[in-house]
Amino acid sequence: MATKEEIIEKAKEAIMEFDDEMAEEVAEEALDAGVDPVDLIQDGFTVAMNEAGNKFEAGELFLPHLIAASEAMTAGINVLTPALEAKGAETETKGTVVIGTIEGDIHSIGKDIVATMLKIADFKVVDLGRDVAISAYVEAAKENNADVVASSALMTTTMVSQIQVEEQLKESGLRDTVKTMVGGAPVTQDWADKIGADIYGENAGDAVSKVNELFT
Ligand code: B12
Repeated sequence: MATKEEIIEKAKEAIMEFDDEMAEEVAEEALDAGVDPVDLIQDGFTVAMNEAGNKFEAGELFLPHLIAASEAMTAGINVLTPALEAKGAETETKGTVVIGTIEGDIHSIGKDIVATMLKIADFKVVDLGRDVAISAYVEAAKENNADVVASSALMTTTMVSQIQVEEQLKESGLRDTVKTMVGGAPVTQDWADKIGADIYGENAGDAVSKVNELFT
């Protein structure tokens, strides 16, 4: 049986070669070999996806490559998701998180990982998807009596809309009863402080531990 290191390497290769089948295969191998799916996602798929992003920026890869790489990553994650969700099943929920990728932004992979990890950690997650209108966060927070409203932004041009989430929650009178959380590659703790968001999550693990802190 392949070692964990070999499996992680294969996961990177699957993304860099845009190979959906290889991504599914390596996800199955990881499950069989008892490799933590979270490690496979973070140390394998995500590392390669960031590498693809760097090559895109350097002009070595083009948009169709990024699409193909993200499809391979999604294929792999789809195999892992049932195993991940089984970990968090059948327990009481600790609280409700409304999450979505901000208006104008269609990057969803990182947001999906955060949503899955929150579910595993026993939170009820209301996933609004991507390119989410600011008013939709507010509506969903109201309807679901949310504890946390979380927005993902992957572009410097869309992260500015996270300010609107703060403002519209204030206008609707909800800001005092919900916590806000922001994340995504260009988002930083400084940005969170600047716009008045309560929590900055660097990655899915960080997001879960910080949300957990609110409920203990
Ligand atoms: C994959 C990808 C795509 C895919 C997205 C597929 C999908 N379904 O998501 C496709 C090909 C569609 C795409 C399209 C575009 N992309 Co793109 N894309 C990427 C890429 C390579 C990787 C993103 C990714 O999935 N990473 C893997 C995940 C796991 O990491 P992550 O998203 O960062 O998420 C982690 C953390 O950030 C955090 N997190 C994420 N969300 C949240 C939310 C909360 C609440 C918290 C707490 C934490 C958190 O936790 C996650 C897990 O650990 C990035 C490069 C990069 N370095 O980010 C460019 C990148 C984001 N894209 C970029 C661009 C420019 C575009 C396009 C405009 C290209 C074009 N010319 O059309 C379009 C955008 C269209 C739009 N309106 O949104 C630029 C953005 C530059 C900028 N302005 O800031 C980047 C940085 C590439 C680059 N270096 O130039 N893209």
